[in-house]
Amino acid sequence: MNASAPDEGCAGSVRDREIVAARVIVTCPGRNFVTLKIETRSGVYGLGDATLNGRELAVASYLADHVVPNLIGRDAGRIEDTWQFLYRGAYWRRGPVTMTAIAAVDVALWDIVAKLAGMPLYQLLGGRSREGVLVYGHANGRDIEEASEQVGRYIEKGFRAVRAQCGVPGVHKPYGVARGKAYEPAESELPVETVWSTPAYLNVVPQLFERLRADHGPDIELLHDVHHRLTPIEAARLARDLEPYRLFWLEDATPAENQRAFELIRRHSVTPLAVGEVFNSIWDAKHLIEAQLIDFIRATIVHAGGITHVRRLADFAALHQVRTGFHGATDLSPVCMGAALHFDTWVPNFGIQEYMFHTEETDAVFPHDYVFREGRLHCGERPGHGVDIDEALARKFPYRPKQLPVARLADGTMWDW
Ligand code: KDG
Ligand code: MG
Repeated sequence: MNASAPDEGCAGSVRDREIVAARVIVTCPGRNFVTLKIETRSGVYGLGDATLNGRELAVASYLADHVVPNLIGRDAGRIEDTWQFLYRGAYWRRGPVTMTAIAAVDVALWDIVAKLAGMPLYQLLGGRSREGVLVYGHANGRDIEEASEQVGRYIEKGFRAVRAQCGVPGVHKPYGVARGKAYEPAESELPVETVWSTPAYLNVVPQLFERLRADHGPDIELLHDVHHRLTPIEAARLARDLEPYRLFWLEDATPAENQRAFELIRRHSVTPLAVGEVFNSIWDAKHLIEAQLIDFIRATIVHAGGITHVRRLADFAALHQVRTGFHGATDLSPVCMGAALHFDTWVPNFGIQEYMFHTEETDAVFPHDYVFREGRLHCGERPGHGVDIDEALARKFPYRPKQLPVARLADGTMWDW
């Protein structure tokens, strides 16, 4: 299908929308980001995030070598057909690299069409469903005391929801605890080896939340990320032990490849469960949602095939009263955040959005119009998703290889990170 097809009822003419160029931009303003820029004959361009933490160049190559040649000459207005072409037409389906690459194309096309229509992207999705997007920030500390102080600081900044993580006695580099200014797990060229102890962790986490409720009262929403470290029965025990502290959610309590595992957690606890930041397809979540084993789905736009696919996932989740809670760590670029906020502004079954601040350098490379106010993020009204890239500045921050850590038990056994 190309731009010589008959004109269609979409923003701009088919000629305006013809894709004339597409480029992959890799930059490291503090951490690596991969961005796809698609340009149309009209001069209007769109941006899509293609960042897959620790595996950035795999997606860059998938796009540059295998996807971009297929885009030239296509009508940018055919968003669905392009999605189907890249997924259904490609034979090799799913997987994080493929779905991140497809997401980058998809988001860039939504951006182009919204810009040509002169509308903020949320309007194309069906319009505004809420005034602002509830977000949660990340508080962490080397111990319970420090974590509680951090939660207090987030509340002072206006946050209404805070994720809390703390050090675990005897555990070297526990997940989620910062050593510098902010928590950035991909810190070295080869993976850092961390050591994990489930008994020590299961002991400390209920104490952390007991303290947080005592210090900060009943109104603040509290969240916690287990980061796949527990077996199903351990996860059930933690979810039950945390019930008195009324968490907004307990995240990734056990690895989700075995979706039946969540039945065990459900049998023992009413703590709400969130899963799916590593999911890349509706199929990863199908049983979890259908069987009502989770409360929030975290699969997000950049890793799950873009707006076109995540919209399908969100609609399916809505049928089962499962709400969205998109992944939004700093390894998802401002381009993903912009697109996610437009989606969050529209999606009827919105739950919450994760929000970690990017560095000043990242914000400078990716100028954007979303703003944080009183515990919520607000997308802008500019046409498109509202995030741009300063390519000259991006070039000043060349790619630096970084990988995520790995975890082992004290006896050396490889564990889930
Ligand atoms: O790339 C990995 C990070 O995004 C991940 O470790 C962060 O679990 C995470 C979260 O909930 O933000
Ligand atoms: Mg997580």
